Amino acid sequence: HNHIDAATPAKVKAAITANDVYPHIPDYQNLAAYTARGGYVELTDLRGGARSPEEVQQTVLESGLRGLGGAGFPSGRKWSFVRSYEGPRYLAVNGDEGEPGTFKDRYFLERTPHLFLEGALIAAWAVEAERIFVYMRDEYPAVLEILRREIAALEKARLIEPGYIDLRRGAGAYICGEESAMIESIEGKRGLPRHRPPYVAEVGVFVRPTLVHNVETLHWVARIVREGPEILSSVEKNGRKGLRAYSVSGRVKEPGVKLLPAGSTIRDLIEASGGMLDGHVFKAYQPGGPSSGLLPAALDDVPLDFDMLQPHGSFIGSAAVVVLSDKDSARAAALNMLRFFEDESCGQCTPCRVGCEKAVKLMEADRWDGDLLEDLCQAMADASICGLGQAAPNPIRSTLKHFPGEV
Ligand code: L3W
Ligand code: SF4
Repeated sequence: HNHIDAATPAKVKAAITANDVYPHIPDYQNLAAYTARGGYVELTDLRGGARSPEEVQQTVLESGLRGLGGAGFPSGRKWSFVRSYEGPRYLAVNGDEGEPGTFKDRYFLERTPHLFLEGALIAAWAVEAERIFVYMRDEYPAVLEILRREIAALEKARLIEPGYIDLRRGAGAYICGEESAMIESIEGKRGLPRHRPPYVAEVGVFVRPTLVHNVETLHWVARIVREGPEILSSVEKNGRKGLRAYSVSGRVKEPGVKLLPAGSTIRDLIEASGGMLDGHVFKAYQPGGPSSGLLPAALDDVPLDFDMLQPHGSFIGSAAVVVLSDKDSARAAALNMLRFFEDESCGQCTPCRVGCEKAVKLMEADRWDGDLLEDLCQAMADASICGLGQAAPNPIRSTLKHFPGEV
């Protein structure tokens, strides 16, 4: 919003109006098209008592669905946590999608928003949530407009009470994708992560037990409930089960969201993305957002799934895969990542606030001081309050380990 700060009130109004009213709206499946294909039958049946929340939870557990915001926590298990605390309860949906390289939530929302909305309503039914907060990235004006229209359509169709789904706009802070910072922001406060425990399942939005799910997780909840847990559990590759929506970008011919088996390797992803750009040789990749660091092309046979990258000091996170080539510098990419964390640190705790700043200074030097950087990384990983500061060292450590010749 920097451009707005310097503008006159009239320009501000014009800019806001232009952003809010005239985003390009892609073709998507609206309520009429969704219900024509059997949409909301499951929700209506569940509300009518066709199955108990425990039965639906069991189905979700059987599918193997794990949280797709990045942490991979078994989705079904969250429901019983939240239900074990006395109501009123809430559902808060994380649609902030701020992880650099991640665009899968947008992909689903701009095509099939009602799969997400029905999934959210099923999860809300399962934990008897009094209200759903949808925290949406403001840089997705088309998604916001689609959700405004379709939530209004759901109200008109009496599938929800007016106001039951409360659509909130984020303001561009990466840290507000951290679940407790998002909750602070929903409450109208600055998005500062909270200490845990207590977990948000017990103390969430306005101190109430809160179920937090990522957008894509809820998309799959709707599909699993309708089509059965096998849509995920029957897909097998390299000993892994399930599907993963990889956001692939970088030096490939056809970047985009690739829905592939969760056991896919980087070679499979490059192939599914039309191969490397002409004149580029595969050199390295970011497997799951900058927090996952950089891996070398030599590690090209690892299934890109939860838990599989741990031995390499990395993780798949939200599956934001960026492919680098021989024309790219790992050192420059890592510095770029740390500059991003320095900008986006909320500043609440010293190891992260000062650590990111110091790391950037050390990484700007001609030669990296490996010992000093490792000391700093250890302090940040050990003593930061939230995942941002804890994982910010990963690009430094992975570059020192896999690309020592560059630093
Ligand atoms: C009750 C317990 N609940 C854990 C809940 C917790 C949360 C979920 C996962 O994400 C990841 C990072 C990157 N009782 C519980 C409990 N929970 N123990 O389970 O919790 P946690 O702490 O493992 O992770 P997290 O802080 O939710 C951190 C990834 O996020 N990441 C991705 C960013 C993605 C975007 C995007 O664009 N979509 O920004 C960034 O680093 O993989 O592992 O609900 O409450 N005992
Ligand atoms: Fe804020 Fe960084 Fe501390 Fe997280 S680790 S609370 S982003 S200062």
